[in-house]
Amino acid sequence: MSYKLYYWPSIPGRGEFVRLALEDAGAEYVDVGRDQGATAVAQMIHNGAHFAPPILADEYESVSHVAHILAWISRPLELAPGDERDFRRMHQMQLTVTDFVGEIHDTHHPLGPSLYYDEQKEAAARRSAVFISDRLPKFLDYFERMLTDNPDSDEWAIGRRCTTLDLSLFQVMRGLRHAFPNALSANETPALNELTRRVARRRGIAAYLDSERCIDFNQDGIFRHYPELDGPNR
Ligand SMILES: N[C@@H](CCC(=O)N[C@@H](CS)C(=O)NCC(=O)O)C(=O)O
Repeated sequence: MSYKLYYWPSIPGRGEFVRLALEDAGAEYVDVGRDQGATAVAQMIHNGAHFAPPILADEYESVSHVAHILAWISRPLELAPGDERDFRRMHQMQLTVTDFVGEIHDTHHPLGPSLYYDEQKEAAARRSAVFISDRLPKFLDYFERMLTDNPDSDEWAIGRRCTTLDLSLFQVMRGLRHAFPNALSANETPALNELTRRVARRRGIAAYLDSERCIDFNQDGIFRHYPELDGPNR
């Protein structure tokens, strides 16, 4: 089974959450945006039932929205809990990751994606201050609690094995370390830090991070580093 991933070629962005699952599992996939350029991605949106990328397709169907894609592929990639209730809880937490990612994006684009950052810098500063004081700790505490409260494992968020949710939490922590290094370090997140190290050591992930397929965070993606938006260096 080979997948086709449609995502903007120049940023890790939301596509990275899907890529990490495919890479961890060693799944066969074509990264259409990187292979054929952004026009092929735009065409897929134009032709199909999709509002925005990432979109993942197999020979039968195509699916958009990160959380929806991961719910689709987590079982075939063996990155899902066996228990049905655990599966629903995993998906629920993945949807919270979606909300978190949206709020992280809005720190630099609080007035929307149509305006450049330079056109909304003041609003971004206000939004980021509230993000750092209220929202970041609230999301981090929630995920930290989910990790420490898992009765089935000391290592993973849900059930006994690594799931697509763990890979997504890894990506969020990497992204926050890049975008908000000072604000992040002001929070106590031992379980999330340990999870991040554990995921980075997984064979498929370590090989991917080392490869040319993995591109760095940059100032066009979701996780952007603007020093003026980060908290003070302690
Ligand atoms: N809820 C969607 C959001 C998708 C999304 O916002 N995609 C961005 C790229 S990361 C995009 O190109 N959006 C175009 C638009 O909103 O007009 C998901 O989780 O996948």
